[in-house]
Amino acid sequence: PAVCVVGLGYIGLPTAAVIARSGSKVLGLDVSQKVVDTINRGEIHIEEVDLDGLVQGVVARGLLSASMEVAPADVFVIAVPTPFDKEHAPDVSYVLAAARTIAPVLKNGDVVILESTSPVGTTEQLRDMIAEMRPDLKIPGLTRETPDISIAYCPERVLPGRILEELTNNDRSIGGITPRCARKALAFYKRFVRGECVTTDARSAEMTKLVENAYRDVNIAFANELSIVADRMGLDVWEVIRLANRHPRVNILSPGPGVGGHCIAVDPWFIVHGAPEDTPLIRTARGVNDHKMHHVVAKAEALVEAHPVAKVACLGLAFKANIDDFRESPARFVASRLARKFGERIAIVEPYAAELPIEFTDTGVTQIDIDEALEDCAILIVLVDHDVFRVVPLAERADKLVYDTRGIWPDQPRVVREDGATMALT
Ligand code: SAJ
Repeated sequence: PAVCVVGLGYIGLPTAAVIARSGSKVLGLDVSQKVVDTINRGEIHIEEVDLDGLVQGVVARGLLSASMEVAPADVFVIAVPTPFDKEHAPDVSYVLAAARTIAPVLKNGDVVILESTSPVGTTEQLRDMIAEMRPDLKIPGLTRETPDISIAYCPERVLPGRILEELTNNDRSIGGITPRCARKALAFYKRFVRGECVTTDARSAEMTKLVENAYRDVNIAFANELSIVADRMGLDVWEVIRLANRHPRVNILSPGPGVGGHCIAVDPWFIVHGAPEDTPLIRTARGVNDHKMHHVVAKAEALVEAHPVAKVACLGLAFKANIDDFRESPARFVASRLARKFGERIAIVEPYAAELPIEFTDTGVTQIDIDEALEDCAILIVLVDHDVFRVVPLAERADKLVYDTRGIWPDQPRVVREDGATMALT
């Protein structure tokens, strides 16, 4: 089938490329002329493992092209952002705008699939928008006769850094507006997904996606709460979690400086917003994870103040390990707070950043590499568990004062306590 992917971001572009690789002709739509031009040159505007080669290949073979103008297709895949506003209310306007864009070219037999993380009921809103714009079409769920088009919700669930692998290997839940819609969408995904594809209704699929990320957020909140408790008790939280996870039915995730990115820290709010009275746990977990950032700032500040001449290296700015994505990053938040307070005493090591983000301008902070940090800085604050940091052997950091928010160096002899003092753990 001819496929049109609406939105060429972190999900849309890899999805378009993978579909194109399976042999379908894909048109990618984006609102940015720059993005469209970049892709049509066979280049990419985002970083993701192996994506550059794949896009270059499918563009060269004429299987993928990008445009700002919609064209008729057989399958439409919508992968646009669904942000939230200041009150944590989800904003589905990009989804509805995508529906308005494709509605004029829809024809009998077409399949429309929404992949964007969305509050429950969004796929029905999308359906209603199409129905409003195309009164000539028989719309699923709104007609007793065989509908002209099919509409389904199928959330992406790929992990940044492993997108291409997970796009093909993960199981998918496919929620149809009607069972027939689900079957039509299933036939499409079967073409390029190796994982199992399970069909359900659209609302259940929408909720499933939100639940997956809320589950992870709650589990990380539990770990973050434990880290603060263990710290106060003088215990090594990593050791405690490692041991607890040896129980066959316990699987606690890792504490860190907070939860970042644009999914885990966002999606739980969609559930809370839909049922504010009934979600004390999910809401509290969000609060615990946000609080952890402030806790880390306070602890790092106490440490830096307690050693007035020492140079300090913050290791990492990314929102998680081994990626160059700095959006909603707790590491970046902590480092920028320290930068503002201590200026040139702070240096930043971030191998995934060509230069420091804008908020570090005029703070006096410098960007150095890990070797310089190990040579020049007496205090190391680990904010991201990049592999390049993890592999530093004990011999090169044994004399450092380390605040390791990610637990990458379990053999570190001296770590920082709650009050900024140091203690031996080994
Ligand atoms: N984090 C911890 N401790 C952990 C795991 C993660 O502090 O044990 C932190 C990370 O450092 C990061 C944040 O949580 O700041 C989120 O990272 P992540 O790796 O958990 O997730 P994302 O945001 O990269 O991707 C998630 C994935 N969801 C789940 O694993 C349930 C991915 O599969 C989804 O497709 C993606 O959200 C999405 O787009 O929704």
